[in-house]
Amino acid sequence: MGIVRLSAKAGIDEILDVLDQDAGLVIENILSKDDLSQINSELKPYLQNDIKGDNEFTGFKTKRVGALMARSPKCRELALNPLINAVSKKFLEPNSDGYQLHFTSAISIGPGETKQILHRDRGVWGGYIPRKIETQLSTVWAITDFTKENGGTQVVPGSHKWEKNRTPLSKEIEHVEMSAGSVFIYTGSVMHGGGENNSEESRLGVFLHYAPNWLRQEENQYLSCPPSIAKDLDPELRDLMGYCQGGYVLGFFTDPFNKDGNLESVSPKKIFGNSADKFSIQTPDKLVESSSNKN
Ligand SMILES: O=C(O)CCC(=O)C(=O)O
Ligand SMILES: [Fe+2]
Repeated sequence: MGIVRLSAKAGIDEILDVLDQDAGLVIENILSKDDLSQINSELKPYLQNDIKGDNEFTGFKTKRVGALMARSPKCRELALNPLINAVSKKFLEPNSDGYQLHFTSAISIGPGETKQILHRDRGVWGGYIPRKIETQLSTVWAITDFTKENGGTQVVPGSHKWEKNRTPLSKEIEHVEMSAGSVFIYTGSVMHGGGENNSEESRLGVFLHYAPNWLRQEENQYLSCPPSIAKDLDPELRDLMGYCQGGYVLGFFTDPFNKDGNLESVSPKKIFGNSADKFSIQTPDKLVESSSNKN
């Protein structure tokens, strides 16, 4: 069956059509050699640590490095990639008024790693969200080549529409093969897992996932990239990370140290200046109307 591969010139609707059918596809050759070497050097100090996983799911020979928005300027650019953001917005908007960055991780699968169990990432919310709601648009940026031999992600195209207990036959499992600089896009509902690495080198991918703005993020962005670092980032990226509201009062805060009343029940945007949040309380009847018109 294979994995659909499109060029970086692909249109958003074309990408969404493939996501609807397969829930996974590769967009080829987006990043340049310079982009890749910048990412490699920004991640090197963290990936050289001995941080292998301590359970079968995260892998005993796999390194995971997070806080990529705080640590890597080039990963910030990837998070804001216009094509990916346009796809995320359109994919997630049927079930939300906006979307946010949900997870950042550089995953390096080392030689000798065994294959990860197939799973659906939407499981992070405990299975409480009805299947008809898509919870996630995910990207894996290939920093090294991805091959079947070196641990290219396993994926079961079309399994987002399967009955939940159906087990794939081995012929239904594909491996993401792509050259460094390409990106694999998949959804929170498709079965997938890290691949087995039978090569001598590590396979490195940068995982950036997006979710509706009303869900709890898998990686806590406010702790992984606290305001002291976020203050120097692009305001668009801060909004994407959740330093803004996700609804008319969703995610407001109060600065506990502030005594002048300026930071009392306000949008997180106010920490960085006075720009208005896209969500605010309007008239009471509009507020009630907007809260009950979705279902
Ligand atoms: O490393 C990979 O290819 C996939 C990892 C994954 O799916 C996960 O840890 O949830
Ligand atoms: Fe996963």
